[in-house]
Formats: sequence, structure tokens, C-alpha cells
Amino acid sequence: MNTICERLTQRFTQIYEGKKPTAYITVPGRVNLIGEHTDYNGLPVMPMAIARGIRIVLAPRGDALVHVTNAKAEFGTREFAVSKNIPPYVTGDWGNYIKSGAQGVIEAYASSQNGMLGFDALIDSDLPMAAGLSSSSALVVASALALMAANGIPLERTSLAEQMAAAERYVGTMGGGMDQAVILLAQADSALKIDFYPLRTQSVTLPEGYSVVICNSLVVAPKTEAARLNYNRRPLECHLATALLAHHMSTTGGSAVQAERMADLLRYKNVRRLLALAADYLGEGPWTREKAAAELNMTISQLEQRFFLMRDGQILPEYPEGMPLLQRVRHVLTEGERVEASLTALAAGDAHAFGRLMHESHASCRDLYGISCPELEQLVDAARKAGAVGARLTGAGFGGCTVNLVANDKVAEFKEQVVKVYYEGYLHTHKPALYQTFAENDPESMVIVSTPADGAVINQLS
Ligand code: NG1
Repeated sequence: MNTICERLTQRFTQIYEGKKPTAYITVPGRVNLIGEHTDYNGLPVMPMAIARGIRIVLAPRGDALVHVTNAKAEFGTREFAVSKNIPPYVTGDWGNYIKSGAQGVIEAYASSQNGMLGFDALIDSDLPMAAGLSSSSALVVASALALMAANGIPLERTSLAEQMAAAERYVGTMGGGMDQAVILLAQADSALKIDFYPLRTQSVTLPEGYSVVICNSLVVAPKTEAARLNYNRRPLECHLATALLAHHMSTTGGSAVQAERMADLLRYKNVRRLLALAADYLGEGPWTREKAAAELNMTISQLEQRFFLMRDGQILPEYPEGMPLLQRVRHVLTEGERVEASLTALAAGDAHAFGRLMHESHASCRDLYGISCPELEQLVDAARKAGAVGARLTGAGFGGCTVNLVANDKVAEFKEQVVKVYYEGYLHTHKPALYQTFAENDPESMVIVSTPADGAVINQLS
């Protein structure tokens, strides 16, 4: 038993009055190296699991209750009953991630649902929250694994990853399956290239002599609040752009084009031809709902029901600046190509070629997908000046972390420079509240050197 497990076991026994945990589960966070906002479009991603994550000790209960104590006192405890339809807490409550994992397991294993036992658990995490390192999916997967362990349900990692990607939509985000897949399928020492529909993974060796360094911008982007709308806006716009392109290709090409996701359009045309067609048909300017509805022969209300309806029944608000559909398509299709090119560069051990692709990805995320922010720009800029071979925002964007590729012999200097330029320079002068967070925390938790870690591990304790 390692020290974290021992410490959690001891506290568990105190909290649950002498009861002993039966399982200890570790679930990593992840950092995405390249392939941003491609997963829900059916295009590949390249993330790796990191050594930080969620740890949970648990024991089954004799009834259907799930009782989870968070080791960080400010989060408190959550308790609910396992049932066919678990009602959510208010939007933004961390307990919804626990419910989401549990609901996913119940849906997937419905036949054994009768008599499914709940569990008592103590949970701890050393992942920064809402920082693009997948703290939310780690919690969803941890909850699912705990419920499965409590009920002796055998683990099949690939299908669980697919089930959990769907399950996480319980919290109202419309993400793809990258996070759950890497969290469950990663193996130490390699990153993963992941393809979707169906889920497939391939291990990727990172270039020798280089480190992956994660820097936290300290801008918090919790997907459960305003940023949830910002995030959902992208998959919804992509879905609409795909439908428009499919409609146009069907009407001009003479035969029906079926495309659920943007990647499906590539069955009919290669990336270059599709980009040319998109430029021609979608045009540079923004789209309104009115124009899209007319094009698809729908009323605005039909269009909204089909493309802008979110899980909570809300229609995504219309943005005054309209929808930059061509820009979204350009980002997604070229980002998919960059993942493939990264695979080639990394197979050849070419860190610089990979670094250039990271830079291109960052520019595309910023200029075409609109997911950067001033702090991420400053941090990426500081990283490049501090010697990173590649530097880009990672994860959903709007804040969170950057990921950097740095030569091993430059890591110490890189850290020092980034602390000086971004945290003590830019934040200190321009963002005093964020600087305060930096000053109150260990600088080691802001700039994290990461090697690819294992996926989730379940240890039976008795
Ligand atoms: P993070 O960075 O964990 O918010 C989100 C989505 C991913 C993917 C990335 C962007 C969830 C759970 N995760 O990740 O599927 O779309 O954004 O590449 O929605």
C-alpha cells in the first residue's frame, strides 16, 4: 500500500466509523498534446495521461446510497441513491460528476441494475480544477469505477470509455470522447493517438531528450457555468456546418450525402477539396440562424430544436456576431491533419517538426476557433521565448493550461523564465487577482513537468 492509499484508508476508517475500504482507485488527469476540438467531430486527438489525478478509496454499502466525502473540506460530502434516473444537483455542483459516472454505469449495466449497491467513499485530487487537465472526466470515471467495484462488475476499458463519454453529457457539456478514453486506456511512457467512431488507440513515443511541461494560466474556465455555453457553441456550430455542407453536396452532387459528424464528409471528398468547397459555399462571413434555416428549408424553430437544443432543454443563445462556420470547419479539418502529421513527425523522432505543428495548432485554436484568451497568449509567448520547441493551449480553452515541449537540458531555465515573465511579470502587473493565486501556491504546481502516466488503476484492498 503506498502512502496516499494508507492516508486515505486511515481517514476513511475514521469517517465511516471503523469500516475498512475494499478498493483503492487511481484515475489520472490528462494533457492533450495536439488535436483540439476534433474528437466530437470524429477526428483524431493525441493526449497523454499525467501523474496527477484523483484517488478514491471505497467500500460497498448494504443499500443503494452513494456517499462521497471529499478530502478537501470545502467541497463537503454528497449523498444520493443509485436509481434509473438520478436527478442532478444544481448546475455547477461537483457532485454532478459523481452522479454522471454512476448514471452511466446504471445505463450500461441495466440488466444487473436491480439491487445495485451504493458505496461509501473518500476522494482526493491533486489536479487543478477547470484547468483543461480533465479533472471533470477523471471524477466521472472514478465514480463509475467505484460503483463497478462495489458491485463486482468486470471492467472492459474500451467500452467503458465510450459509455463514459456519453455519460458525461449528463452535466450538460457536449464533449467528445478524448478524456475518458485516455484516462482509461493510457499506458505509462507513451502518449496515445485516439480515433473515434469506433474508438481506437495507438501508442505514440515522445521524442527522446524532450519533456512535456504543463503551465497553468490560472484563468479558471469551469465548463459548468458561462464557459459551458462557450464550449457547447463549438460542437453545435460544427454540427450545423456539417449539415449545411452535406445538404449542399447532396443537392449539387446528385446523390445523398450522409454526415453525422464533420469527419463523415471526408468519405466523399478529401480535406483539400472539402476546404475549397466550404470556402466557396459557406463563405468568409458569419452565418445567422435565419440564413441557415432558409438554406436547410426549415423554420428557425425547427433549426433550433435540431441544432441548438442542449441537454437541459435550453436553446443555445444566438450570438450577435453570428456563426463563423467556415472558420470552424477550417480549424477542425486542418487540426485533424495536424494530428496525422504529428504522428509521422514523432515516429521519425522529429521534435522540431512536432513543435511547429503545435504552434500551428495554437494559431488555429486562437484565430479560427476563438478559444484562446489574453493570458494564454502571454503564456504561450513566454514559453516560446523561454526556449519551448512547441507551445500551445491545451484542452477546451478559454483559460486553463498550456502544453509545451522543452529540451530536457532547458527545462530548469524554461521554468525560471516562465515564472519570471508570466507569473511575476504579466500577472503581477496586469492581473493582480491571478497573481495572488500564484503567490499563495507552490510554483511547482503551476509549471508541471509530466511524463506519460498509466490510465486508471483499481487495487483491491481485501
Ligand atoms: P477539457 O479540456 O477537459 O474541458 C474538453 C472535452 C474534450 C475535447 C476538448 C477540446 C469534455 C469532457 N471534454 O476537454 O472532449 O473536446 O474539450 O479538445 O467535454
